[in-house]
Amino acid sequence: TPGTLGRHLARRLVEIGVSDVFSVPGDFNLTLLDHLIAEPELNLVGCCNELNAGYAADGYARAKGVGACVVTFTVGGLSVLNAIAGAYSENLPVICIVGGPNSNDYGTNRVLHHTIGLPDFSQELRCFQTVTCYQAVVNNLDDAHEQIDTAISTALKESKPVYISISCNLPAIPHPTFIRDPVPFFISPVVSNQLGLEAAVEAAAEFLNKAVKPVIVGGPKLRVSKAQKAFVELADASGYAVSVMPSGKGLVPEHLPNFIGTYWGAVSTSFCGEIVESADAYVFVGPIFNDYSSVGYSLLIKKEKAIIVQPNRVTIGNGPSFGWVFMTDFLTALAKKLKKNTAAVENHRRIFVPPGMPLKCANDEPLKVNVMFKHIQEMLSGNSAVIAETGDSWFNCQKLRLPENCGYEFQMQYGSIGWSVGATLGYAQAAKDKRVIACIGDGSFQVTAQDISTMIRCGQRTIIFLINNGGYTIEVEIHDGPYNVIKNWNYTAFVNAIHNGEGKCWTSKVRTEHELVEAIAKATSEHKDSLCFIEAVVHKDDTSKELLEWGSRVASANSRPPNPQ
Ligand code: TPP
Repeated sequence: TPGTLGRHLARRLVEIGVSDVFSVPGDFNLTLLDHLIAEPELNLVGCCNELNAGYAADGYARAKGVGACVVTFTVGGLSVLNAIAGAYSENLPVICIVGGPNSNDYGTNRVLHHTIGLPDFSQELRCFQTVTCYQAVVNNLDDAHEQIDTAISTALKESKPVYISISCNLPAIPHPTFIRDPVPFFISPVVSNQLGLEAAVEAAAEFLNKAVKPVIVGGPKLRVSKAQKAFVELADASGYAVSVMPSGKGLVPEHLPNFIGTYWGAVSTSFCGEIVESADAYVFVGPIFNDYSSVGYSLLIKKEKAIIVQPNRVTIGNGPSFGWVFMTDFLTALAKKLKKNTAAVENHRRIFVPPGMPLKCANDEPLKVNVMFKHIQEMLSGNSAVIAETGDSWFNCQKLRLPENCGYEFQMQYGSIGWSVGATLGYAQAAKDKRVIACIGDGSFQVTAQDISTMIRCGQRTIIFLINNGGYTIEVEIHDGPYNVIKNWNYTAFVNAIHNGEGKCWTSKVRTEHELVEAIAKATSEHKDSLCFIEAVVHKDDTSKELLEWGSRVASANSRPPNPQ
């Protein structure tokens, strides 16, 4: 018996590792949702809005390798767009499915509801073209199978989001292209050009074996290359000092004996910037150098001293460059060719001064951010994952030393505030073995707060630290004005109202270290199975010192005057 499009899509999602789909219903996707619900291995998670559904699919993809969301035509599609753009920037395969118009309406000049009132069926598609790597408009059954499978495999191969629009009248109709039990999904692996690989490894080994104090720096594209293991092989075999770019945090294990911290130019962790910038050779693995990660273009890195390893290309100094050489193959092969050199690690050990005075607040002294993060540090284990929202949380969380297997996620390339609420929802749904600890600024929280509701509905036990400093502090440090002050909410009362007695949720508002310690103790004992929301009230000017430095450098980069004509 023939199968249906709806069942085929549901099975394909399961086969690629999706067991939760984040959705908002609408008349164009209802039949499709019926089919997704009918699939026993799929769980449909209804979200409060599409933006959060998209962010949740992003968070889910970070933990499980792929995520999916389902929204409705245009009103839903344009709402989820920002989240999909973010997933693109972070190389996350997110399958964005939109319930589209009845197939008979294509090619007519009818005006449909949920559109801007023009007989134009392509507006949503055109919006998605720049933020997805493939778009499938499925409005007939004959090529539906091919379109869906091509979209899904393109997402996985390119590690980018794709758009699939499905006409609302098609999901339930049996069609011979869909066999009842689809052939298992499989993508053949890609392999490096062997000669290119050998040449690249030889050139890199020659370059590095003559260096005096080489270092390795891990970047965000380690994820898309799935090269974390190979990176560790290189780190172990070489003995080089190992550091991580801010946007790569979480992808490089920080318990390695040769790990020296985050390399972020002038705002690196203690003694790490000095070691990296004074090295005579560095291997950057999967870096992205943007204005933020380069602290307003102020890194003291020289191309002629660098080997840049990108997902499918290796460039040595000012040249040569080797294409179709994949990161994992290169790192694994290079690890076998390097002479051990621990000079940079030893230098770091010699100059390193451990953090000074133990941090403590006096009895009734208002809670300080540094003290708060000291306590968050103590909560971390291999069973936790940190989600850091854009804002000063970037800098405060960056300094957390991650225990082995502790997850870490943030969105540094796109930096869309509000991301962390949806992403926390999605990540926690995918990583049930971990307790998620989310650090979210008040300004960001105000963007997407309502999906706390979905976390409670899903029975999640995340601990959210809401940092109430009364404003858009990161913006204050770049360029201040009255627009950076926000309306103060009673955040705990807000979350209690969402909780409304249904599900497990516990809140606490803390103003001192003592209250914080007590709240953390409760969140990790009697409320360990609840969603815990801790609102920490801190002074508006209590920021990380890194933000102050970074803010002024980014401000100067932003305010460069126009070049003379
Ligand atoms: N709108 C979006 C969608 N994303 C953005 N990054 C911005 C605006 C600009 N922006 C960057 S950070 C920020 C804003 C408005 C404020 C963040 O404030 P908060 O979450 O309170 O964190 P804090 O800096 O106070 O730690």
